[in-house]
Amino acid sequence: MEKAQFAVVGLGVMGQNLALNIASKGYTVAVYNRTGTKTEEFLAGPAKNKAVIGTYTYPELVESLETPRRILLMVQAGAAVDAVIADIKPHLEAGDILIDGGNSFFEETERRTKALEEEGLMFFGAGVSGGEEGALHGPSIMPGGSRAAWTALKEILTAAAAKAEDGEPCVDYMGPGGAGHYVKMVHNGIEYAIMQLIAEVYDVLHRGVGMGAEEMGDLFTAWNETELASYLVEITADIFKKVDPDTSQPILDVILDEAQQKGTGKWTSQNAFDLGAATHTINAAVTSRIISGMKAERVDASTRLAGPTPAFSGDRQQLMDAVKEALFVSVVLSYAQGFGLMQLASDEYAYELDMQKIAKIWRAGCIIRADLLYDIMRAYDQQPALANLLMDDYFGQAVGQRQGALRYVITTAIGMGIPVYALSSALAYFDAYRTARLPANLTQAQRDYFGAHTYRRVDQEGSFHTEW
Ligand code: NBP
Repeated sequence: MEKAQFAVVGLGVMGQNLALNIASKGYTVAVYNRTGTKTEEFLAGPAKNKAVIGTYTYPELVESLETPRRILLMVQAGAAVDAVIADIKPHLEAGDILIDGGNSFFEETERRTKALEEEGLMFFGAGVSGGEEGALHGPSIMPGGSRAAWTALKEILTAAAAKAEDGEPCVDYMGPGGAGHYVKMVHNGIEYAIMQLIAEVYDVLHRGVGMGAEEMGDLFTAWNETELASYLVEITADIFKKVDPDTSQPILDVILDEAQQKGTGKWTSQNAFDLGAATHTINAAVTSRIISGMKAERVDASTRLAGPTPAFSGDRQQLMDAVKEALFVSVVLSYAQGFGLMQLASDEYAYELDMQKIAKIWRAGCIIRADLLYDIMRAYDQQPALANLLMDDYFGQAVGQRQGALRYVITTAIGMGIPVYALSSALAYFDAYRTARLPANLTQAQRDYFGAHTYRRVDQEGSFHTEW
């Protein structure tokens, strides 16, 4: 029997669609799932008459593959990845490659890579973004691990990946060890930030200005033709326009306001704290999801704690125009924070991340794909060691010129009692970054006062303590 060139373990939405994607590119793909009936259903359904071979045991899966074997794991991050590795490992040979395509924490990828390489196997962490549709038609893939594994995988991953408008594939080698999963983690952190910014804009327009879903849908559709053009703005327009078939109301009105999370945003913030990176807006997005989850408490508090009533009485068009500018500025600031974090991580973990390459592979296929990424790519092309995206002339001016709109939207929202934590955190990041002297001198004085932690002076070298 003809051997398969590639295998997918885990036939959830991502695994099924990636298997179909790769099979459509002229490769034979062997598949395996823990629950065999899912494999049967896949073969009889979406994979029918496709170059997909079903297998029901790990020995059968391993036997069906060309060597060195290339096996993609598309299972939930965490214990499931370790369980699959433990089960499949006894059947593998030196040189075989296990690829973890899930949202694994990069430190776990480092650990698994080391452990498997010591046993002569290769382990490769490849972050995949694009959801169900991306997996099927072309995701953005962020691979990391050994160069040898990349060489063996490059052709297939390139065939499967999305292509940007210039035809460039949205996959490239990110770096050693957990570099691929690291970049995917930060991608998701930026994704959290942008989603929260959009949610706050929706709140201002809906509760504050009283705009209906249809009108907001039209507004977002129009915005998607501007510098805001991006996948998240595009799907938000669709969401606004969707009507619930049961109640004939906008579907948004019947969706419970509790945002869930799987952890990638939180990991980004935690890692930013570890490395000392300022990721204000990503942190605000994580915290905003947390407070959204406190639904029962919020409902109770809403009957006890009064505040301003959201009701905008100013110039509606002026606010709508400002909101658009404010969203653009704060999205730029979120990218600046994410890229700033990756710059620190690149040194800390010796990943040698190439910011231009990252912007390049995020241009299509992934959830944060946006026209803006072409400009980010250009910025890092011109200055590969750019300390901060804001120090690029275009981005510095883009934010500088629109900051008034962001300030106006934030103060208006605050006046109406609408929480805009992500929008205001983006502005605070900008204002802090452009301030030569922050009030941290006082913080240092306090630390020295209560803990004799000492401080440095602006006019003399050395470490000082005051008898307060
Ligand atoms: P699902 O949860 O839908 O599917 C996971 C599959 O793994 C199931 O079919 C399950 O089999 C199988 N599995 C195997 Br094989 N061994 C397992 C074990 N020991 N424990 C648990 N499950 C096992 O996942 P998904 O949504 O396709 O996502 C897969 C990975 O891709 C995750 O890491 C996710 O974070 C990441 N990701 C998802 C998206 C997305 O949009 N969904 C996007 C980007 C990345 P079973 O049938 O027996 O339960």
